Amino acid sequence: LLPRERAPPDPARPLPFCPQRSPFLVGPLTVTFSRVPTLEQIQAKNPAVQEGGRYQPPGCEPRSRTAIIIPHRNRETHLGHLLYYLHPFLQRQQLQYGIYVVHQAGNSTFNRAKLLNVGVKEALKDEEWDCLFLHDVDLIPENDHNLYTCDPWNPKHVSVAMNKFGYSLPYPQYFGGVSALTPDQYMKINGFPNEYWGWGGEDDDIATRVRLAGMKIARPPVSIGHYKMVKHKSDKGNEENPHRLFDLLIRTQRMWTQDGMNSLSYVLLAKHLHPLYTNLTVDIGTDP
Ligand code: UD2
Ligand code: MN
Repeated sequence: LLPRERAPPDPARPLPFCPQRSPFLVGPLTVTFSRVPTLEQIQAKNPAVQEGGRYQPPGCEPRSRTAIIIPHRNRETHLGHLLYYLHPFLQRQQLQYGIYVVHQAGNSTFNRAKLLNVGVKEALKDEEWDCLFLHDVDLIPENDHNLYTCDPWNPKHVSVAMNKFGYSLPYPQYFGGVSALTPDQYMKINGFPNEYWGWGGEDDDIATRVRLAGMKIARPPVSIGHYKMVKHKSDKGNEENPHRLFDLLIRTQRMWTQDGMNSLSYVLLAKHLHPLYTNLTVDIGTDP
């Protein structure tokens, strides 16, 4: 058997579970953005990652199969930074994982939450994921004790301490950045809203969905949920959503059961298994 090659599954002798605490964790990490790594460099550093950005720990049964879903348009350098740090981070956690980049086609207004719904729908066609990580492209985790696994009971808001907000939570119901839900929890809140075009509001809508569906927000300790955001200006095509405060967020209670996974429509234009991630290019329509 070559190193890194997995033995064929033998039902008589299943692999032991990976340990509760991975021996490869190192804790706090130094994250810098001075150089943008090329995809070739990242590939060379991660030889065990398989086509489509998939990985399984050698020799043990992972405690979670986690899909990372990233909404994306025109942020290639941020994606380079994220992949550079995230691949080794997830491997040290001994997870089975896959990375999905959901790319919004065209120039119409950006829609983060709808792209995440698409990512979930498509990812679940590939694999029975235990945990869905909904992940901004520009947020890099700074401590590998921040496990990319789900809370079995409640949706988890993960990016609780970001440099952008002085490493503390900006407000108690804040749900932006990185969050993690089991597929069950995701369906229980009817997914994310499809109707938030442009910047802002969708994260607060999601926090309200969690409450209306009878769940609470779980969080890692502030000392562990540290993230560094790549500095950026606001994007063309993702202008502040003027409807968010007085039209949309006041209607969440009425709309959440009608707008979400059960009303999602889109056209998948391309699915490509890149060596470091699965790229989904999708037409999600335009701002009405
Ligand atoms: C905050 C939240 C974010 C979301 C947003 C409001 C943080 C750290 N994050 O992000 O989760 O709630 O406010 O919508 O507070 N993107 C692209 N291309 C674009 C525009 C956006 O790829 O042209 C993606 C990308 O993954 C980005 C994410 O959408 O990280 C959020 O957009 P942002 O980074 O411009 O907004 P920001 O930092 O205020
Ligand atoms: Mn950002």
